[in-house]
Amino acid sequence: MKWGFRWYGEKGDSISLNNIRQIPGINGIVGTLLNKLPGDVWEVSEIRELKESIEKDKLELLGIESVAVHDAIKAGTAERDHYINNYIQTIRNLSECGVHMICYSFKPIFGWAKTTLNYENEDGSLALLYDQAVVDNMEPGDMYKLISSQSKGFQLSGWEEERLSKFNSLVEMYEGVTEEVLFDNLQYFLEKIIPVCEETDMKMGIHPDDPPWEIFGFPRITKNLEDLKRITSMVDSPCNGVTLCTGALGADPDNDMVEIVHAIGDRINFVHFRNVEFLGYRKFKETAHLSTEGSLDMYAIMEALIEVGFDGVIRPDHGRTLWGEVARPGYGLYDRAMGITYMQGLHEAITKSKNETSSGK
Ligand SMILES: [Mn+2]
Repeated sequence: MKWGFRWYGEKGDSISLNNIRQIPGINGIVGTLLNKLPGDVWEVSEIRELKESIEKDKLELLGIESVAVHDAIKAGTAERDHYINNYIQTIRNLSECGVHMICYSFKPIFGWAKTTLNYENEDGSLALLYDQAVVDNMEPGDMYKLISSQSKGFQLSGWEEERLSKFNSLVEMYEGVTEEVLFDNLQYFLEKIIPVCEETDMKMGIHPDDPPWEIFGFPRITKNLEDLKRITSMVDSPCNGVTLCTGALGADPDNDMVEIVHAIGDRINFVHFRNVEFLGYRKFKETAHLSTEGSLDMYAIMEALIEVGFDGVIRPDHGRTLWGEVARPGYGLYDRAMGITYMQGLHEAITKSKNETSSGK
């Protein structure tokens, strides 16, 4: 496995590359160009600049999250081919710069959603929390206000001011887009891009819904194993893969993470490793990464990833905000640094115990 850390760039992150470099065992960064809007072409010069800034600190650019998919593609409007061509150009440009993994999502309007970005735990640490009961009493447009009022001034992916200002026209754009239509639009997109991905050695990983159920009546097609099987079989190629986000899928207790890893193991192109604690029906909070801190068995998930031979990029996903740090919600330094150390501990222990078992010791 390659051990990565998400980083939003010098202007968009509170954490320096040098701090990340000091984390033991780290290989590199999963990066982004924060100034890019969905549908923009990522130019070679801009990608090179990002890559060189990361390599200066002896880290590798392991992949991109996310190259956002324009709403015209997801809604299937007349302009989609134009934006698919832009997406294809971005794939070619990234590949030319030696980047071979892209995380993306295919969610109408709301990418991810939480109701509290700075929930204070008993020990004073801060975490993200989702409570469906809060959402049930809200209008979709209010969700933007709720999120941006808690963002601490950071520009949160998917919740850009720019998109908020167009909220009503976005809702109109998705009128009549049912789950089936959204699946069809994804298939149309994949059929165009995956041949280019094969040619350029680009591994795509679709990110699951967070939370993994319908909110505000908008269709959601990356909620569970059934959805992911359907997506990976739309175009049968290793390039058409999944980002296994354990905290997104795992927020639904009906999603058995170990079963999912075994079922689609050869199509997992990227892993977000994160724990959540179930607090009630459709209510959960993000926790530290350890199994003992949340509801998921992180040992079992790591073991399953090793068993299916996963050798791609894995990174600690959201952590708590600790020790007075000022950070983008979910993306502080300390909890994620401890998280990756824990992940590496699990990995070493499981790998060594399997080797001993197989050699008969
Ligand atoms: Mn994730």
